[in-house]
Amino acid sequence: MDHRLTLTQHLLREVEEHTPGGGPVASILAQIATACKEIRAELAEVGLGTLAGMKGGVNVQGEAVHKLDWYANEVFKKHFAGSGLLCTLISEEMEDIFHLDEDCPRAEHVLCYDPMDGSSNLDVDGAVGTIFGIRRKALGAAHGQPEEVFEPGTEQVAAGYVLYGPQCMLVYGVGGNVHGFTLDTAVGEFFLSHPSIRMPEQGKEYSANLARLGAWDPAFREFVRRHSHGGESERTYSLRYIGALVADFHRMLLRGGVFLYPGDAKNPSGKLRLLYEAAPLAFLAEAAGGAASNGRERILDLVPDGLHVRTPLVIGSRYEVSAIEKLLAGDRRPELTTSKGASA
Ligand code: AHM
Ligand code: MG
Repeated sequence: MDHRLTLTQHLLREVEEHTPGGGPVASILAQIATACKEIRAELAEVGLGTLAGMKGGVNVQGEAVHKLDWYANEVFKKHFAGSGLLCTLISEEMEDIFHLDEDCPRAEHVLCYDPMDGSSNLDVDGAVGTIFGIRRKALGAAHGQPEEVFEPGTEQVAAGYVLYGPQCMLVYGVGGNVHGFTLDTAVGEFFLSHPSIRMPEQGKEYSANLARLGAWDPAFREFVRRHSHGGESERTYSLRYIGALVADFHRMLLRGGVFLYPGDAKNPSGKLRLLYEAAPLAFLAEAAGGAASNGRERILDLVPDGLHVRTPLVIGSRYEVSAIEKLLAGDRRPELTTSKGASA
């Protein structure tokens, strides 16, 4: 019988090798996997149970809270409080930091996470996900204060996501490598299925909520116009938009292309949050050979000044991210076409 590598076996080898003193990080990742397996089990039965529908009320973002948003966040709290693995949790579903006082003397890491990304898909049995980024507490930050994470995303030591789709996949990145695992539900284990993922340098698909296009910066509109059928570029793209960042990003990671969520006049920073959406996925994109930008700056260089700050996001293959950055910088020249027919 073929030997299948479990996530736990992989973590022990990979994290130790690439992260000095990586033992706690491997344990945190393993604990995230356990929490996500619990969330997945609930998702699989949601229509039959009591967690379907809305919880009532809004979260710190002013967004309606599904029962599963709340539940998934509680699962994370339950798995980490008292574990001695983390000092602080920062979640889309919690206005303030959740400081684990009793764990802090031993733990030096902070977990930033979106427990149930794309939760509007819950009502229609669509894909949803969990996003996470792990950082060390900022040196010198006051104990238990948000300043613990007011550092650029380059300070993340690991990041990843779980995609609850037809299959449940966990993807994590550490030390410049990204690996994907698929849950064998019969065994209850994640097994390595996508080792050393590399994002293609160019893709054939883009992903964006085009209903907002009219309010975007004209440079973003220009990218779409040029690359639509009938536009002047030889490279035409297909549009794919699931409305769950994890699922849309996962496609970009495997097939290349670009996901865009620009700002507009009303919301100049767009919708997506830096600490627990953009920065973890930017960490993965770069580790896999892709790129992530707010259109002008690298996402991983942005320093948050609040727990729930938002950022425009352009993430995917290097070619497309760079093409959009050039348009935003005012370079509207037609593309150059290489001898292979691809644009340079
Ligand atoms: P959420 O974390 O509250 O679910 O919000 C984030 C989601 C992303 O998953 C997705 O990319 C985006 O919101 C979709 O927004 P829109 O409905 O404006 O297209
Ligand atoms: Mg989200």
